[in-house]
Amino acid sequence: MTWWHNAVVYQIYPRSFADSDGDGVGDLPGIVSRLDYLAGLGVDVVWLSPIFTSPMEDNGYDVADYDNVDPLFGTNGDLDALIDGSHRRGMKLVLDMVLNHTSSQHPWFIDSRSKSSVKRDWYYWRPARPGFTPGTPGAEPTNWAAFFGGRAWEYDPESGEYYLHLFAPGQPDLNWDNPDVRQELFAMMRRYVDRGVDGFRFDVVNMVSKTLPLADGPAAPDGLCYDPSLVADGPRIHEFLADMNREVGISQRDLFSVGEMVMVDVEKARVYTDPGNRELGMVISFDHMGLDQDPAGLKWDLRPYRLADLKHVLAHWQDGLAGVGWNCLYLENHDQPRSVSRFGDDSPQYRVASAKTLATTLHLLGGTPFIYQGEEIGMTNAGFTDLEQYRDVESLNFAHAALGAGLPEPAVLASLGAKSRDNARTPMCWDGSASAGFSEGTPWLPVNANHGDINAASDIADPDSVYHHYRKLIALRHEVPVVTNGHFELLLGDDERIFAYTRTSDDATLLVVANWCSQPTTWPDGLPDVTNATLVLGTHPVTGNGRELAGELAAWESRVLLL
Ligand code: ISL
Repeated sequence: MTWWHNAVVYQIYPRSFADSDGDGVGDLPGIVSRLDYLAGLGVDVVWLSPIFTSPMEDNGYDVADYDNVDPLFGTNGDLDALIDGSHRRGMKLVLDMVLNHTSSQHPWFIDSRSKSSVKRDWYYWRPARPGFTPGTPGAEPTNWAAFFGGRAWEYDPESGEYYLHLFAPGQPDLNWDNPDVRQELFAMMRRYVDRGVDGFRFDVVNMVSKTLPLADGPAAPDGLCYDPSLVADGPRIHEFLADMNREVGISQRDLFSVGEMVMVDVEKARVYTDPGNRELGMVISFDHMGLDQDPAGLKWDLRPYRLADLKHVLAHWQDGLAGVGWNCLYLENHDQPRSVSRFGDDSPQYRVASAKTLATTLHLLGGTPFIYQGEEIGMTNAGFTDLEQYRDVESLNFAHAALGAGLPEPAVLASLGAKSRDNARTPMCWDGSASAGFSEGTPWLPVNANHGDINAASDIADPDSVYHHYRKLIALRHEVPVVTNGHFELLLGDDERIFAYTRTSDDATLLVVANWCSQPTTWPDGLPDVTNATLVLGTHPVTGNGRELAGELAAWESRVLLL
């Protein structure tokens, strides 16, 4: 057991959390001013999405200077104040490290543009496909599509070559096979550790080792290859991660580490998170995030998810990492829509109960739960009705390409409404005032229209709110060891209404029974006997009015019982 095994993480998307200077963009002093709120919630770790100097083509996931805070967010002194303020309240601070790529404005990349630069090899510069004239259609070195649309290669007429960008053109991929690149990045992270940072979240980190030579993959009808497995988990990935762990002192200094990994499966995750391998503490996986899209399509190709599929995916990860690695538990982050709108029922009638039940189900699984800002008050999707309201590069690229290909606008807006990353990026709702207490100025992204009802101030004031339910869940994890160390067993796996499981240790069994639908449901057969159980947490009162522990469950009701 290490300290983060019974910790709860809170993710902050700095530009949308709290704006101290009225420019409409959140900043570090804004976060400092809300540290008491986080301490009151009871979280142990705060993870900040990137705060470094950036042209903000991808809101800071395009770093131009790893050693300096972007002026939009504040100063390096503000970061020190945030580290200090977090520590004084017993919370750890974790930074987001985007190491697979830099911004095209990073001095390293600018330098690499010259063919004679020693930094040419720090990025993937490649000549045109043999037999093709550079810069003409089809001359790209490989047929890879970029994650954010279009091709993954940008032509540079100056040098007559192309550079690789798996994301936006402003995010050129760094070449980790060059040892100088790795040393430079590791030294930079050591400087942050020395300043008091408690660990890192690593962006798309299983993509830093690529299979060489870079080669075509299976093509879709449009001629492009959309298979990210070609660029993930390359031949040197374990070596690179172990080097990083050692050089930054991750295991040695007991730092927090979680790596975001596209396409990762349980078998690979076991290797990445096995403490004996000294690579990473946890991985952010995606299997449960793909259940509401057409398996043959992209995230924009919507389909309803099935509860049984979600349970089986989560159980597969619980079982697969048991006794070896450690799970990162999440339903939301800055790239995903709001969970209450996606998996719950965000109608006024069931929003609160469903947000609580999603939280109950997730937080009592084995692993470390991650809360994304606003999730703890049940914030909903943005509800945008116009393309003009969106800002996200991925969303806008998709919309323009889809409209250009003849998809009707209502269908494009439906996909964005369900899946755009901007759903999670609207400002944190602090109160019911004009800009939801987020900013004195005009917020960079519109605030949710429902902020009059859904905001932190009213949740704090209401003892039955989503916020107070989160507080209780966090406290339960801290107080009841079986929440951290219990063995997981899924119950009623194929039931389409009930999500139920046990967590068992030598001296305790916890039973979680959650009704994941907007109708009442009878207490199902096949659950353990609860005659002598104690209710440790519930979304609805169960005493009186003929209600009992094994009685009917209201819509979106969950019960947590110690047997
Ligand atoms: O957002 C996604 C789904 O729409 C993913 O494809 C996402 O791009 C992928 O999970 C990688 O995400 C990370 O790296 C990106 C950045 O835009 C994301 O915000 C970050 O979480 C590039 O740095």
